[in-house]
Amino acid sequence: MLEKVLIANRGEIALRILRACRELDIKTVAVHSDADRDLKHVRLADESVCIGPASSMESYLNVPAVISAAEVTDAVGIHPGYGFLSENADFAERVAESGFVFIGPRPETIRMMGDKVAAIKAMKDAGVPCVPGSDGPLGDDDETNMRIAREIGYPIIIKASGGGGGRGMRVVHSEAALLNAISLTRAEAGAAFNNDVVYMEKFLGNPRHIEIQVLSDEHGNAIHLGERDCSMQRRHQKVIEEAPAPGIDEETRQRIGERCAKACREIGYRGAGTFEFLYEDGEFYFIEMNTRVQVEHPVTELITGVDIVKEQLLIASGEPLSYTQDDIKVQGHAMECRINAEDSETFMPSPGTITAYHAPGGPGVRVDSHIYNGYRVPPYYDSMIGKLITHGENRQVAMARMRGALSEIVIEGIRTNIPLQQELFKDSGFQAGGTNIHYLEKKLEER
Ligand code: MV4
Repeated sequence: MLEKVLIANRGEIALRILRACRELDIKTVAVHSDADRDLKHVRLADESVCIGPASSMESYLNVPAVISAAEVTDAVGIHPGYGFLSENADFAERVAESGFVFIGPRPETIRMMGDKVAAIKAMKDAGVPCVPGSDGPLGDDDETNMRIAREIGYPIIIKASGGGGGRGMRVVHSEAALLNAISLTRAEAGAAFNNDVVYMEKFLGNPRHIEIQVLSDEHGNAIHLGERDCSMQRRHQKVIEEAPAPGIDEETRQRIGERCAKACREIGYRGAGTFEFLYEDGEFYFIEMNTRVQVEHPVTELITGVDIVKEQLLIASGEPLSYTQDDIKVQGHAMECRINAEDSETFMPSPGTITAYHAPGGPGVRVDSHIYNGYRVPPYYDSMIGKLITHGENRQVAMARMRGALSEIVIEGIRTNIPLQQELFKDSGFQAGGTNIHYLEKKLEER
């Protein structure tokens, strides 16, 4: 087992990783910026190292600073969490070259999944259903590109291979607009990602965003932990996630999940991962793979009983998975509300000191947060300050528990999106289940 792990992150996920390490008797090293000396996990870690000023460019994204901290503390492994360096293949490579264990996939896997054209090709070859599209990069022959678009059928979407997560995309509704859209997307991609490769897909108008969680070890074992529905989002920021996805039956879950697990075995995937799909008219279409632990991993943990972060640490230690596919049973339903330090109406960030904090509790309520009374939310980082997660025997119970938790929680001194979450849990469309990726933005336009 890894003896000591450096946590290369901050906030709630750093605390989540620390707790998993504690259960496995792994010593912990917290690294933090000047602005993050008072983070809860810094106090709880066995050791802590300041790695730079508040700016994430000079601290959490500073590769030499993170590696030096691992050297001076004799850490064995480095857990990157999500965001920051978590999907940076060069970082994963530097970690390994410096003699540490990167808690995540091999650098080549991260690099392949960061290249969306390569990721889609690998998944298509492994039998994962993908969006009808150009099956590779677009060349610069106008006639060929027009023919590809005509064959797919309008509307189509042009995407940057180096993009992802909503960056570098353009929808095209007619042939008249095609060539200009390709040029523009290519130019923007070259400037933003230093990679002007673009590809084409059929544009799906009203899909849901459903993703499959996988775990894969170095002994050729790979399992899936079912799906999450992350359709409730605004500007590519998820607001509520749930598992299982409303309306997905057990047979469908096993069919798509097994495709993902098989793909993991075929590419020799290592660690936790997420296959992102668009889901429309009963069909799944792969769009991207995430090679990190995700913000919304707790909903999967609550319905399966699997500790995903512990499994990441075990896999990185060279251990086999603790479960076979037959061990995994979806039990009940879980919901997650992201709690952000932001105004519920304007979405403006609201950093500052938390002057009062009361956490909710009771059966089926989990709080993943690093906040405490007197904690000062710094203005430099993402505004998410925690997650409220509920579990129940069915969706109704999980939702009722979330309504209770949202009414119990008190956070004073800063503005939060809790009023928005309360409003969403009263929304009849959301209560019915199965809303698509445009639902929240449309609702916000109407209010
Ligand atoms: C799409 C799409 C429709 N058709 N691809 C946006 C984020 C990136 N991961 C992929 N995205 C989309 N790709 C095709 N072929 C619509 C989106 C999309 C979206 C996807 C998931 C969650 C929220 C979204 C919001 C707007 C657009």
